[in-house]
Amino acid sequence: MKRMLSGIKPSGQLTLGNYIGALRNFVNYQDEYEMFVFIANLHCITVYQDPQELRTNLRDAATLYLACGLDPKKATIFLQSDIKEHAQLGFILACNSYQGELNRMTQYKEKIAKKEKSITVGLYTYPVLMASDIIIYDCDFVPVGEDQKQHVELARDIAERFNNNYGQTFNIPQPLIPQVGARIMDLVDPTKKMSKSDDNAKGCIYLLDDLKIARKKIMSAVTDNEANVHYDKTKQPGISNLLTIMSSLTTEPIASIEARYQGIGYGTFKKEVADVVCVTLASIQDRYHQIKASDILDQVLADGAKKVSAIASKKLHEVQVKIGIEIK
Ligand code: ATP
Ligand code: LTN
Repeated sequence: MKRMLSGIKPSGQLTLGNYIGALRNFVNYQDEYEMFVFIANLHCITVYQDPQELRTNLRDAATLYLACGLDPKKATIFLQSDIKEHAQLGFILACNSYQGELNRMTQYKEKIAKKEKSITVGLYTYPVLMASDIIIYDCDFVPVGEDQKQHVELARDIAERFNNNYGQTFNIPQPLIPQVGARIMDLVDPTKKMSKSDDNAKGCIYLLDDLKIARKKIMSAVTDNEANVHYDKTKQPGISNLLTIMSSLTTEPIASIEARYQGIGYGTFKKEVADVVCVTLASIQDRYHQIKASDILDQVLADGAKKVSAIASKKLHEVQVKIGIEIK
């Protein structure tokens, strides 16, 4: 069985973008692959997090993993910081990565371009920690949304370089990007990605949003004056985003939705999108409340950590021997 791994940062409440671009694909893949899914809690502290809120977001994210359908009997679910080897290998990989490579990372460049203050060193080097998360398990595939593709490519480059310098050590992973829904856009500004850490909550559907609020957000989503339900990301980014959301949640092809809405107004279209989104949220939220009440989470995370820690420590040891820092 090929191995697959991915993670989500609990830097806020999980969004519909996280679900469509990442989480539900993990669920779909768990039967076919050996699936490792973790909560990237180290990654989220690259930007300051209120400790109290972070703890809540962490538990909610892990509970949502299960509520969205990850089955601990099939997938291994764990907390990144429980496996200390990620950070240790991360440092070793940092010594095998170049400043020029990190300077080219789009997410970092965007923050610099926006003249954001207080960019931490952690934020700058986080793609190296992400490489460590991935290659420490020799995984074959990494399912992620479009925005993370560049980071997986960096992981490949670092792994190849290490193999060339020290002999075959790491498997070279491949990113897996969904065909539809790899980049769900903000509902208020459909030219930017829907993001859980965005200040404007109106543009973002959270998986735990009250259904009435979620419906309102969809009904007020920014559209255009074309009066035509048509997919055109440049001219009609808002409508195209709603078409993508609907198509990814129902599997109805975009062309077929467009055909059904010929000559019908945006209001009716938005109402159907809101219905589809609310049905998805309602079933996730139902399971979320059941899991929260059941108290199984700690055991799931402990089992997951136990399973992967053996793999991670073996790989780290192999690396340390290869680079010569072990005395034995
Ligand atoms: P933040 O806003 O804090 O940067 P985020 O919401 O972008 O976070 P991440 O934790 O960075 O979420 O991403 C987790 C996974 O969800 C990644 O695979 C990412 O590509 C995917 N993802 C995030 N946002 C979207 C989106 N809007 N559309 C599709 N996939 C997304
Ligand atoms: N960097 C990712 C989360 C993440 C991840 C990973 C995804 C951390 N480590 C390893 C896939 C594989 C993010 O910010 N979305």
